[in-house]
Amino acid sequence: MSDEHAIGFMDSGVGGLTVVKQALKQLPRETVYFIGDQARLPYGPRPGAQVCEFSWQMADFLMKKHIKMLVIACNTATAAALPDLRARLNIPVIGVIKPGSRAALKASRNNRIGVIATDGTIRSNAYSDAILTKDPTATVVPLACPKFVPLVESNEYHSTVAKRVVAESLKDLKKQDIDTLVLGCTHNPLLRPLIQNVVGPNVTLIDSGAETINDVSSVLDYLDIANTSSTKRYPDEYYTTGAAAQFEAIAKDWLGQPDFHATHIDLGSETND
Ligand code: I24
Ligand code: DGL
Repeated sequence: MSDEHAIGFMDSGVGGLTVVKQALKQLPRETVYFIGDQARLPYGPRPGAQVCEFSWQMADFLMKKHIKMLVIACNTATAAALPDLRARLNIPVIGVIKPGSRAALKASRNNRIGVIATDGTIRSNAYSDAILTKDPTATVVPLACPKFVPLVESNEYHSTVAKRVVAESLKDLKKQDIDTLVLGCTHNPLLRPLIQNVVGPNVTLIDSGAETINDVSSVLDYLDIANTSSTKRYPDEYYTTGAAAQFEAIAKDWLGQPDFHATHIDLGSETND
């Protein structure tokens, strides 16, 4: 069997494109429908109940487009909404937290695993729960890094300012003897070289987004719903609740697609069902 319908990806903004980039690389035959809630970013500082509400609006939007699978490409939204979405949607729903946790357990030798993420993700304990449920003997060292998202979004992620902020933010991690660090936020991969530099070469960095696409691939095969035809029946579609032109500029650069197109939509307004 072959299912040519799209895989839906949702995120609080543009950062979810770090996950989409992996999907385009590992699953080039699959159609991607992406929605980023740029107008209401960041999700990191928001209460979990509100992130859950926003996540439902994005999921409902994608469900109307007949996606075959939903990927929550945002750590904060996964922490707040995955159980609820999975319980109530009749398609497979995949988040970024369990794949990252599993990869961290696999990579670690001393079972001491750090997690860096937004306030909301850390507050939820979703990573600690996922890791310790699998291996109760592990030690998890969670650390909120609220400065990392604004750092990337202000285009400062190459600068000496970034170097200092990353070093300062990760200072307390260095005493913890972790040998594995989960990049538990969509924006962390942009800071990867700086993070690696601060924690040193003996700490393995785990990219939750990249690990997630392994799971997506497995589920497609397990359920026999991968697109096996040699062409995409449906072209990729990208939507943002923010400014389409700015989304396009970042996506063109990040995905290396000069013809990239995005469409503005409104979510959560009464007039726009
Ligand atoms: N990265 C992100 N968001 C931005 C940005 C960025 N500006 C520069 N870079 N802006 O997210 C968000 C705020 N804008 C959005 C559009 O509406 C107005 C407000 C991370 C994206 C990760 C794929 C840095 C940058 C870039 C190109 C590629 C990657 C990247 F300019 F991180
Ligand atoms: N996408 C979010 C995450 O992965 C980071 C940006 C935000 O706070 O909205 O947690």
